[in-house]
Amino acid sequence: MKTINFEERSNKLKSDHEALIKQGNTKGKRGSNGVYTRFENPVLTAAHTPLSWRYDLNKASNPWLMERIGINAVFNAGAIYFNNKYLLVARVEGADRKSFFAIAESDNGIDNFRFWDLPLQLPETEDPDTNVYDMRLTNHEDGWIYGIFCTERKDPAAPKGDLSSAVAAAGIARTHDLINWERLPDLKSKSQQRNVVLHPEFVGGKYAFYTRPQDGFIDTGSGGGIGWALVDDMTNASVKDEIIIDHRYYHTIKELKNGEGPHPIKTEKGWLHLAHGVRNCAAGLRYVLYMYMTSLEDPTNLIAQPGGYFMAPEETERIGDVSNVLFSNGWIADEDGTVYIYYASSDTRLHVAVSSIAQLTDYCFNTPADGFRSAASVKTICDLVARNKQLL
Ligand code: M1P
Repeated sequence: MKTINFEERSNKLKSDHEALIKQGNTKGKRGSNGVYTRFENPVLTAAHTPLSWRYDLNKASNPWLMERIGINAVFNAGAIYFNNKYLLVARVEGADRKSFFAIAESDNGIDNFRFWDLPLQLPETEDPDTNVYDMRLTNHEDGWIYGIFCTERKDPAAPKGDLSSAVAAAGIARTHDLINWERLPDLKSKSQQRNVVLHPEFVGGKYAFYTRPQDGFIDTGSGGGIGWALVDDMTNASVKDEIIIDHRYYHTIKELKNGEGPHPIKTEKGWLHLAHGVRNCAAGLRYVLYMYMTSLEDPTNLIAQPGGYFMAPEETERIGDVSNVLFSNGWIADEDGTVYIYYASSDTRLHVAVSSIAQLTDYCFNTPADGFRSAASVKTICDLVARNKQLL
């Protein structure tokens, strides 16, 4: 029987994998718009996952050294700076379509991300999750690190034969070391929820959640936008009064739906938010990132709403499993004000762009708001030209 040179193939797999992880990263060739700088190489891809997750490395049981477990994509990562490392809790999606979480770490936040040996072993509730994804990490002032994520299950009310209808809810887990996780009951809410995020501070003595009420699994319908709800007890979290703080509007980048990204960063000028907005077009849904700011005194009060998108898919970012998508649920602010924005493209891979709190707050306060009409957009350009003319 013809076989392969097992040792040769094994060495090649290992050296290629190591070379990928040790590959450096440089500022993107496309240059910067002055607000942020994209880095050239994705920080995580399916190929970054450990070989030991995918291959049976035993010659006796796998003489052709074939891949036994396929990984389809690595994207939408929560992020945290912990024990002097930049950590990403990535959404890893297997060839079987199931997503799970896995932690990768780097010393500098822009390259050499290496997965920990094992995926995160998330405890289940009495009602097991079919699929879990998009964890937002919050180092809360109560002393716990919380991971809030989407848990998806088949809709128990789906008619016979409907194998697609699902129900989305916010799962809650917490940890002190990112290794041992305690699972708490899912957030109770009268609507389905996705893109739920925990605010890092108590507000009026309560836990505060950014929510995204939705009519169905995909459709936000009457949901209105990014919501806000106060919760007394994290061990029995329940959304009672929910208000919408960031609304959707006709003919904007968030016309169809929107969702909070990572938890907002506290700055001297207010809470700095990153979110995604979705619109529909002939090519399907288009997901872009946008920003807004809320007041320190009242986090439900919007104080800056730059119009349009902050980042949109470019070049190869446009293509993937779900094309034309940028999505972010993780960023890290260094003490010197540098901000690492981890964003995924087209539900396939994860990138980093770098900016600073000073640049991002300037962007929020000085980018004209959406005027909701073509004529209003023209007027903002003409006003800028007039101000610039005085400088010539
Ligand atoms: O496929 C694009 C994104 O779709 C969902 O986001 P939203 O609920 O806002 O539509 C999520 O499944 C997300 O993971 C995914 O990237």
